[in-house]
Amino acid sequence: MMRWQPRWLIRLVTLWTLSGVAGAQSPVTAQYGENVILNCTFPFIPGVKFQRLIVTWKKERDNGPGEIQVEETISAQQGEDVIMNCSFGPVSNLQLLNITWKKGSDLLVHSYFSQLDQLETQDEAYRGRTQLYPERFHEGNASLRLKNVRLEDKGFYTCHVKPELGRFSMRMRVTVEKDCLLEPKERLLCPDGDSANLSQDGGEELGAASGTGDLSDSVSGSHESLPSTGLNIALLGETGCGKSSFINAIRGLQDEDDNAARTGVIETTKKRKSYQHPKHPNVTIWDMPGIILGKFSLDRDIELSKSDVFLIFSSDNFTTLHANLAQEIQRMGKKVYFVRSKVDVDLYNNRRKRNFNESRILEQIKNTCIECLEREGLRTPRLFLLSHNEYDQHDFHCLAEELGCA
Ligand SMILES: Nc1nc2c(ncn2[C@@H]2O[C@H](COP(=O)(O)OP(=O)(O)OP(=O)(O)O)[C@@H](O)[C@H]2O)c(=O)[nH]1
Ligand SMILES: [Mg+2]
Repeated sequence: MMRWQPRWLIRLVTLWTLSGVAGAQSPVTAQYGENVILNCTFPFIPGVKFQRLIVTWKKERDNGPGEIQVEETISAQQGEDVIMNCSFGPVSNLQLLNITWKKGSDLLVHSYFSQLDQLETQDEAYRGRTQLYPERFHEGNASLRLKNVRLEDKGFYTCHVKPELGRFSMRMRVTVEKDCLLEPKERLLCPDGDSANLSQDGGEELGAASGTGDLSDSVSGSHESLPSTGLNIALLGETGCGKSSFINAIRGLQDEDDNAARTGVIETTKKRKSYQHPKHPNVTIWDMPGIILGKFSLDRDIELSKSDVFLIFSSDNFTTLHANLAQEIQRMGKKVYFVRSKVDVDLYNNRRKRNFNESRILEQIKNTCIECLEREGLRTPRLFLLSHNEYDQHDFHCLAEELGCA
């Protein structure tokens, strides 16, 4: 009779153990305090001495043995497709393969088991936008393609895989960059790309620059003291609405940096001050003291002709007073943009509500502001939502691009 070498025995025991684990598919439900029998059968192999048999029972920790926790960041642009990679070891038995992709802790992005996509309980936001690659499962590839990426897709995703043995998870972060051209509201308002028609209320057109959407062309050789190619941008708004913070962000500085504009919770900017853009030296941004809407006079309080473009800031909804100010600027043939700052505060205040939906809140803010400005007679107002804490998000990138400072 064949003698079993110790090495063989170990292998066999391992095999039994593995087959036991692989077979333990059905859940065992027990009442609290009850005894329960966990069944584990293995094939009898003639000749194996049971004195050498090693039986080990283990309880998996919540994240399970063999779990891979790789955290990578995938950057995507709004509207494009992204592939989220998830790889585990090669699989021989695809029948038992179970793949679950989740966003956060409970949003079901895609599920696959019994050799089929199981999409009945897939979250609505992902309907028709996800795809696995079954032809690559045997290589241990459970990557997911997410089509037509939306801004709200940003966040943490986890791929959970249960092949025939063990289980694996991979976590990754997806960031989504806004595509300025995809902004539906702005497209609707400016179908031909003429973002700010300055002829409103009888004001002058900006000549060659009008309709190009490129502000760096909009300087009409305007002011003697400025280089003819320079673009002067002035920031207006009540105290504390984030004007100086924006200057620091667009210049790539932190508020605490040496040459940063001073920011603070109390009235901070007392005198107007100019800042040059480090990458675009022809762009000068003017930080203005906070204004009191209604009492502020463009003629008296600022030299209007020194600036080509005005950004009107508000950390709340825009009002008649903001609209009046914009119309006064437009009558002088200058370009105006509206900046709704501190949207992070609105998001924070609404986050605790049930059915919180970030995109919906942002859309509400945008629509409310635009409706108010349009009601006051402004045609095609251009509005950008910003958050000081998240300058890589919302409309910061689009505004910088519009100003020629991207
Ligand atoms: N949460 C939040 N805080 C902001 C944001 N922008 C600015 N802040 C804070 O608001 C305060 C005022 O910001 P500033 O940039 O100094 O405001 P300002 O408009 O220049 O104010 P004045 O100089 O007084 O006219 C500071 O404490 C900033 O850190 C934002 O988007 N979100
Ligand atoms: Mg300031």
